[in-house]
Amino acid sequence: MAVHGQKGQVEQILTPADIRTAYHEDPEGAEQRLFGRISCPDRRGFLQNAGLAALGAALGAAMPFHRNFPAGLMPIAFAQDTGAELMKEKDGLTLLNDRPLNAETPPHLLDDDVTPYARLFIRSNGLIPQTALDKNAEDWTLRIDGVVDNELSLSLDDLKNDFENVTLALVLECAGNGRAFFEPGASGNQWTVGAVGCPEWTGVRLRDVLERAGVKPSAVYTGHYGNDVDLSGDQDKVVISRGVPIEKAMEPEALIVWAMNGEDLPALHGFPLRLVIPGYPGSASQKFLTRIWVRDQVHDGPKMGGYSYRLPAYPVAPGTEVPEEDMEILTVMPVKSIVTAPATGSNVPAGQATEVRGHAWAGNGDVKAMHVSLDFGQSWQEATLEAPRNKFAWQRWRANVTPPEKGYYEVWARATDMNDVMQPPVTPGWNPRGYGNNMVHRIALFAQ
Ligand SMILES: Nc1nc2c(c(=O)[nH]1)N[C@H]1C(S)=C(S)[C@@H](COP(=O)(O)O)O[C@H]1N2
Ligand SMILES: [Mo]
Repeated sequence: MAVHGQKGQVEQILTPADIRTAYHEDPEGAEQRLFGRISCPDRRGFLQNAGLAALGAALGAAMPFHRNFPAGLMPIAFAQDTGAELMKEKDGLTLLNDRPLNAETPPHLLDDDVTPYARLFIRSNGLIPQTALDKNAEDWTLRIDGVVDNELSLSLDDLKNDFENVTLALVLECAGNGRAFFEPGASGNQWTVGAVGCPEWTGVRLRDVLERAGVKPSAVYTGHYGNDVDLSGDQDKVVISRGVPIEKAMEPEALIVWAMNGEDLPALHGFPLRLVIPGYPGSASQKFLTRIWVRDQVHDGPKMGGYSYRLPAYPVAPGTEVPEEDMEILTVMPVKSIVTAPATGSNVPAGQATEVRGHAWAGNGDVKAMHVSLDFGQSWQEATLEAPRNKFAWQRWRANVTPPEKGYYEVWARATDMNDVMQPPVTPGWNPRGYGNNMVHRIALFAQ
């Protein structure tokens, strides 16, 4: 856009991104354009009509106190875009942090078999990239390089046209889901139970793309890159770059996707392209995907090392300082379930059956059994458990519980994976960053 517009001239409606760029490249020109004045403290307050109109259009509102607005300041509404605007497209999510943008879903809003966009948690480590905010995928390319026979550079059309398209419902769960319950606490977003969802994703198998590139026998790991921007604004800093063992990347459910629930990927969830690698920490599912680097060693991108997404190699007492070299990469996510109905705190009839239901999933494949308890774990009754729509989709479970008399009850829900490993009733293996908490989900019921 032209930033040297004539004083007061309104050429077009400016987006916040235009304004940020304009202030960055030519603050005086930008200010003159917006306010009809130059950055000079003694000449403040002269907002001319056309300048006011341009500013109002860009802000989406008039600025009644414009005369007091100091010269040389950029309206904070135009400061680095975190994507927070897009929260209005979400339904009932709990905001944990607005910079970077992180929000989780209350469990009673996760009842759908396929999680709608409005109810999918958001986990950002950096800023939502401008290409995503603008929904601009024109020149998007995905590069496949590293230990491959042929480096590839694929456009979205190449991906869509040259490989078999697949649609799968796949669980995406943040490794830190449940962190809030660790004691002592761990730093990071205090996710409770709602950093999980199971949308339907459309794309191509990562395996098919890697095979087209020809993975060399020396390949052991992938390394994933996206174009999101660090919170500092430093364009060259990689926000997060994780990877998975090559065997995991080759699983048929590991996808490169451009659509969620039949629509282009939303900006918040990785437009125009992302990975979905189910069964592994959500962090493996790189958003805004630009590059997959096939490595002949374990990937060492930002957030692969140190304490990030790592667990102590041996059980430790809560609060233990674990040496860095004793930390191991968290790979397969543990078996887990949630109660999605009724909502916690609901009133239910005493002496009558009430249906409780939810979903169960496990990082190593199908969930084998689901149980609920109404007496604080003393006895457990088996719930019905549906088969997943496809591997790594969550599984619907239902049970009828009958509170014998009026009073306070809790439903505890416990899934068992294919190796007979169950969710624990209390927080499992404490770890410094609070990953992998798969303790049973409890809801309160008041029988009347
Ligand atoms: N480029 C990029 N990819 C990313 C992230 C990120 O910050 N940047 N966050 C990761 C983490 S930690 C999680 S849990 C999932 C969250 O995906 P969602 O925001 O679509 O729910 O995306 C992963 N992919
Ligand atoms: Mo995450």
